Amino acid sequence: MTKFITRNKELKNWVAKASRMCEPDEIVWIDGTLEQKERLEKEAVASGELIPLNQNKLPGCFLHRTNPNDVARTEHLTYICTKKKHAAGPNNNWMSPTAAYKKARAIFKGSMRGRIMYVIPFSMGPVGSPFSKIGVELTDSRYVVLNMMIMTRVGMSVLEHLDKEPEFTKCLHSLADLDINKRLILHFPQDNTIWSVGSGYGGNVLLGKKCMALRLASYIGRKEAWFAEHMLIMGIEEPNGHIKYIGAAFPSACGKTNLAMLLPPEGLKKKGYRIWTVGDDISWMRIDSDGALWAINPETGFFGVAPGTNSRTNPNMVETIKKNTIYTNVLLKPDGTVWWEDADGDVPQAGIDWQGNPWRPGMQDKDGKPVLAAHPNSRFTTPFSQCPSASFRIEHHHGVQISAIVFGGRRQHLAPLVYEAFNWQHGVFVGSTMASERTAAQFGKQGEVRRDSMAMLPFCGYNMAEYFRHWLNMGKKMHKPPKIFHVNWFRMDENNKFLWPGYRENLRVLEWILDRCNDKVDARQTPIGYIPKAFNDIDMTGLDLPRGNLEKLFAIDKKSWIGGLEGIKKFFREFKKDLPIELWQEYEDLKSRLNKQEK
Ligand code: GTP
Ligand code: SPV
Ligand code: MN
Repeated sequence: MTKFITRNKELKNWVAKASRMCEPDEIVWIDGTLEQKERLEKEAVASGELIPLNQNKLPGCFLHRTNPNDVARTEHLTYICTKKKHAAGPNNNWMSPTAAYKKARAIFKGSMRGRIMYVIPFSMGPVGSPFSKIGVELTDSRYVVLNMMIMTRVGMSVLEHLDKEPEFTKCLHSLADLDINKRLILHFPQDNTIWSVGSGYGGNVLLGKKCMALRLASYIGRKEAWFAEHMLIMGIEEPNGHIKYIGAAFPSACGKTNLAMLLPPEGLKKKGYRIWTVGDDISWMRIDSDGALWAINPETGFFGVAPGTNSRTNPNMVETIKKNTIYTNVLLKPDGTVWWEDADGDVPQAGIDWQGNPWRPGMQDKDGKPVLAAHPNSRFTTPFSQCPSASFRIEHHHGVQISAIVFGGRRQHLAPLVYEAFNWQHGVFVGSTMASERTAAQFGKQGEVRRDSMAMLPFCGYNMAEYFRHWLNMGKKMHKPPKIFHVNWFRMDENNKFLWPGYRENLRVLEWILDRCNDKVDARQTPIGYIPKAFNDIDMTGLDLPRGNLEKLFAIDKKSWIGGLEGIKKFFREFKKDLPIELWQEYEDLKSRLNKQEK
């Protein structure tokens, strides 16, 4: 049936077995060549999967619309399938492998009839790096193939590697009939296998991303003593020319992509800062022989949120997505270009919205709500190499050394603009108790505050009590562990207006963080951690912040923090005896610090 040869026996057998189950008309191996990519694009246009955009204005760009019931990751249909439920932990949905395979097999059976099954060999991380892991995704979606070609290293070099080192993650995907009632995203960490069926959207189907590089990798990372984290990686070139790298974990749609490629604000640019983007979503980190923490970004592209992206908020991204980009669920303008809420330029007077319907500004649905041009979780898939701030270290097999770890969430109240943990153990507590308001990146009620430890709650492939233990252990193994910080760009005033302008201005906060890492500035101790000693420790040159905003941004409302302790206790109790005792200690210490100050 297929002429393509791999010497990897396991791969051959597995492809044959999957094809017996899914019954595709044909099998096509992805070799990663430009020629094949262009053929796939033509076929995808012919089948209606892709709409070609204006090739003069947006060369190599296409638009894709997903099924309206399939616009974000579906966490309630996502499972960790380990033999014992306990291994998945209270943070995950669980199914036994036997039950899961059986349930999914019934949906996969014959699901590729009349379609082609593509075999995508891919590497997460530079091929051959000690960090890297190989996967093979079988899919009946050309959109998935074309996205994977942007997001990962795909093709022949990976197949050649598989001849030498036979191990790979088996990733099986079928659109089936895109029925949300027959949608399952299943992870089998003990089999190094992922099965995804019934969806065609992002993190549900680009299996190298959340499924492999986070859920399976976190499981492997714990065994092999490394980290797989939902973190951006950025280099901050200091005025003296040194580049310091930080890793930052924010939940989905909380600003990782934007931070990772920010342009310094005028006031700070004069000092000589420059940003180097290493990654915007996933970080794999290992302790090297020097006892420091080193990180790579296993991906080669961005799958970024479209709404809000414009020349003011993210000029580097605006530049990046001008060519070779796949847009998903945005507005199509009459001139064959695209638009989304808060994009550059005037609001178009007409277009085709993300659902394929005619759209005009001011339109309302039957409930009187505005009809959006683009879905709030609409995205673009675009090559990393096109980003003006792309780091020259991206292909470096050893990655970059991490000086600080930053946690953050979307909190209207409570969390100050920035604070520093007292030490690694306290930092793990800060990360474990992180919470954020739900965004459009997940199916479900938006705005609701939920606990999202280290921004990994939806992505940790095992029991999070063990995950916290792993973090504590890693801290002990490091010669000089990175300092840990918490930031909140999203605090609001009494009129629900952001107190902090965010975006490029966030560099002002990062500067303080680096100064702390370099022992250049003192701090004030508060019950929750260290904050700037004086407001002018944060350089505000060129930023005209309304009076009183900084006071509000750094206000620590002890009553509310004490009120929040209950929620932490409830969360920790879910892990029963498995929760590391150190985290209970930190909880008690925080409680007593807060109460002491009350007197
Ligand atoms: P995922 O790709 O889902 O993991 O998201 P992300 O964490 O990379 O988030 P992203 O940078 O795409 O930002 C998500 C949304 O938050 C966008 O609509 C941004 O415009 C907005 N945003 C990003 N940074 C800031 C900020 O500093 N302040 C404010 N107010 N909004 C921001
Ligand atoms: C996220 O939701 O954190 C994303 C988008 O990065 S997705 O790839 O769909 O998971
Ligand atoms: Mn993400």
